Amino acid sequence: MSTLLLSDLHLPPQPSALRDSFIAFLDGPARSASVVYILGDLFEYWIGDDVGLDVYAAEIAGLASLTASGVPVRVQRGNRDFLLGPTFERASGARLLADPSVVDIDGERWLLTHGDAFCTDDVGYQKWRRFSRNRAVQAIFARLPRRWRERIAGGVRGSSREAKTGKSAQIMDVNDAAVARGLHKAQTLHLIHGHTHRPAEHKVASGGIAGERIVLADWRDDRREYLEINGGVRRRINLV
Ligand SMILES: [Mn+2]
Repeated sequence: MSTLLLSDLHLPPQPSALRDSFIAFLDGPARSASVVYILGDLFEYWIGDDVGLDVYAAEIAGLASLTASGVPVRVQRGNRDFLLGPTFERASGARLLADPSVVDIDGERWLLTHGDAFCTDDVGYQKWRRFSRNRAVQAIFARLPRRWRERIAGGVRGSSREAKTGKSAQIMDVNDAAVARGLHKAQTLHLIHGHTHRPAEHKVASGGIAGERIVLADWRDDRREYLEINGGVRRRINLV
């Protein structure tokens, strides 16, 4: 039995080949998995369960069918879909997974996270992250009409795009010391994350720790990838 991990699909609200691929994944390879982990940014944006369940009805139905067949699905919130909530859980049968979390995969303890919390060099982003994760801020946002929420989310995406053009690649990557701290705190040497859109396998050597860091691939037209771990053997599988 295999463990499947994926992240950063950024499924758009409009019809798209990416969305078709995800449905095909849920109906195909995921069916024989022992568990599926989605490490954030499954959706391009999620402005609340009320709207999300409507916009992404096909994906919710696909997840519900998979989980009803007995395959557990665990979903972490990314920086695009951090408003995923309990109504999403009920409708999809997927369970939200705290970020970060340590899980056992084939007898090894893996730290799973979206990854944005480790990008500590990006001070501006971390400020936004703290603000947007504030419960009071989220409660106010949730009460706004759909139109307003969509407009605000569009504005946030726009200013994020603008900010990124002025930031170096290094600032937007994970900070090695933050990774080392995270591994130390979790008491493990194995980390899987997404978010940076830089799929790779890194050795982690910081603060006296020798570990490994696997970065999952984001989805695009020519690359729709998931990571399979089976008997400790890792394979990246491209659905395209
Ligand atoms: Mn992200």
